[in-house]
Formats: sequence, C-alpha cells, structure tokens
Amino acid sequence: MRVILHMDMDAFYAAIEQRDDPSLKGKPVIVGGSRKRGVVSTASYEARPFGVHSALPMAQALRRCPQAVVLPVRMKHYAQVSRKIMAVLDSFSPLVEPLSGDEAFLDMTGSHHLFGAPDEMARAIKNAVLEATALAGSVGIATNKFLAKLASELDKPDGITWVPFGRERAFIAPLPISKLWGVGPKAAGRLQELGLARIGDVAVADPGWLHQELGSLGDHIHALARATDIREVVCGRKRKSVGSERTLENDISGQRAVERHLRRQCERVARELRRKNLKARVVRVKLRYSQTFQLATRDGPLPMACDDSATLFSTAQGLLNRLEMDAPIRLVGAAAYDLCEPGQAIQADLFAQPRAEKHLKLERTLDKIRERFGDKLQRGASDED
Ligand code: TTP
Ligand code: MG
Repeated sequence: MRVILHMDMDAFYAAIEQRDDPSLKGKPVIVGGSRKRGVVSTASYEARPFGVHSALPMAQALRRCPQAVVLPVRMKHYAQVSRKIMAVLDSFSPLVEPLSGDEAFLDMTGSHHLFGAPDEMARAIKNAVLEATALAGSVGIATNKFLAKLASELDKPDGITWVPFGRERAFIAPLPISKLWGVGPKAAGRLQELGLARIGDVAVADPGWLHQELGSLGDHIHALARATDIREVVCGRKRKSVGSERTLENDISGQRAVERHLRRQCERVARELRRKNLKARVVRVKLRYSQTFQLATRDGPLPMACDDSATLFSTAQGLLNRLEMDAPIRLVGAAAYDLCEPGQAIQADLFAQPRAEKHLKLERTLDKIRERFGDKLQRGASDED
C-alpha cells in the first residue's frame, strides 16, 4: 500500500504579499492584472467570502470587494519562494513531483520509521515549510495521487486531511462529481443530465453504460470514483514533458483563435511524442496574457495514454473552459506529461477507440512524409523543453 501526500500552498501569491508586507495581514488582497482589464491570479482568504477567485475579471472582483488591496504579479519572486518550498519537500522524500509552483506530490511509502504516522508526516512537512518560508499550505494524504490531491483541498487553508486507508470509496462517495480529476464544467453538466451528481453515483453506475454515454471519459471517471488511480509519483528526476509553445506576432483573444493555435501546438507535441516513442497521460494548456505577462496553465488527464493530436487536442480544448480567453493573449502552448513507453500503457489498448486509431495511422504516415521532405509549415514556431 502506498502513502501519497499532496501539498498545496494556501492563496500562494497573495500569502507571499501578506508575508512581505505585514500591514496586509488580515486584509482582502487580490493579486493579478490591471484594475480595468486584467484577471485575478489569486485572492487572499479574506477576499474569498466576497466571491473573488482566480480567473475572475478584475473589474468584477472589485465590484464584489471594493475595499481589496490589488497588487501586481511578481512572478520571479514567487518562483524563488517556490524553489525554497520544493527544496524542503525534497528533504522528506526522494520521490517529489512538483505539479506547479505551489503544489507537489510526495511518495512517503515506507517512511513511517522516519516520520511517524501519515498525519505526523504531514505536520512535520508543513512545519518545515513554514519555518523555511513563513507560509502555510494544506496537505492531503491517501493511497493514491487523485485522492491525495482531492483531500488537500478539503480543509483549506492550513489543513491536513487524511483519507482513511481502506475506506477510500466511502470517503469520496458524498463529494460532488466536479471533484473528479478531469471533470470540468462542461463534463459536470453532462454528468448531471445523466443523473450523476455525486462521486458515489458514478462508482455504482454500470461501467458499460458509462462508456456508452461518455466514451473514454466514462471509463476514466469510473476508475477514479472507485478510488483507483495507478499513476506513480514521478521519481527524483525532473518531471519529463514534451511541450510546444509559440509567442504570437500579434495578440489574439477569444476561444476560436486560441483553439486554432492550440490545435497546432497539440499536433507538434503529438509528433514529438511519436518521434520519441512515448505516450502521455496528461495534457497541459498554457496561455500567457499580454497585459500582465502572466502565465496561466491547466492540466487534465487524457482518456488514455496517447500520442495522437486528436486526443491531445480534444482534452486540451476542454481545459480552456477554465481559462480567461477574452483578455489579449501573447502565447499559446501545449505540453504532455506523465509520459510512458507504449509497453507501459496497457490502458491505451483497453480503451482504444477505432476512430483515434485511424487518425493515428494517418498522423504516422504524415510523420514519415515530414521526415523525408521536411516541414516548411512549422517554421517560426518555438519549442519548449
Ligand atoms: P492555486 O493553488 O490554485 O491557488 P492558491 O494557492 O492561490 O489558493 P489555494 O489556497 O486555493 O490553493 O494556484 C497557485 C497560484 O497560481 C496562485 O496563487 C496564483 C496562480 N494562479 C494563477 O495565476 N491563475 C489561476 O487561474 C490560478 C488558479 C492560479
Ligand atoms: Mg495553492
């Protein structure tokens, strides 16, 4: 049995600002873009009861909470703090997987000899981070990544939630389906229509019917609702990814334009995956806003380990719902994570859909053509990683 811990810092950017300027402590603080046209990056817990949250247009945030102190994003500074946090986490386990600047998974299996029971481990880690950075975070502990991440959100801020081993399914059953990894607002609406409101409803639903109604998303959420998630914490080494992004000559905005660029980046990522003979289980979307220079990212699980652009793009497209697209955007990117070699990707074969297979064949043929004749179309784009 594994012991997986997920730590996520509380109101990360805003908490750093409050730490650096004690006169802001206890006050509603919003970090984000300009007052007129920007979006909220995050809000301190004092601002949240007013309905202020990440990705909300700043103008709206200020109508909801006019007394808030608004501060610009100091990305370099936050990145420095993030490195400190990760260094502390590294001292607790050789298996630490940062997910973003303020959160990471730790595989603590077998560490009870060193740090005691899981809740004591969590307390020790929180204390060490607090000592090093004067910042608080929340921790979830469980037997897999999905549950640990879900748990870390349940008692925010400054909480520890331990999902009792062996009682995982009962623990998550009453939670709303939106807590399932990969279920955005669109998918949540579809699930509601099917009469599935809570995680427990999905767990007891017939898997054949779920697949029929939802395709591979049905398989995916059925596994999660039954508290199974076999993804490993990616060990010590740097988390591998394949990414492609492009800084645009002219700013764009609006869903259609973003999707056009995103599709192109997904094609490039898929091609690189195939070249390296890898498949991915997670896709990430990246947008950088022109006015604030802020980078926003969203991750989502792929319905199966894959290396075709159609699957990457359809999942990436779903993630856009959770990003601001009306503000001017200067960069669009996609990246693939949780990489594995095709042999490891048993799920891909189980759930492979004929259409994806056909499309993949076509993409492989195109790869060969590009190998022989070069790819004039791609000139000018910049790669990452
Ligand atoms: P989160 O961990 O999602 O949020 P948070 O740490 O501010 O608050 P919570 O206590 O709920 O965890 O994101 C970490 C940082 O990433 C956040 O402080 C600001 C940045 N961010 C954005 O810039 N845009 C976004 O849309 C989100 C969600 C986060
Ligand atoms: Mg956080």
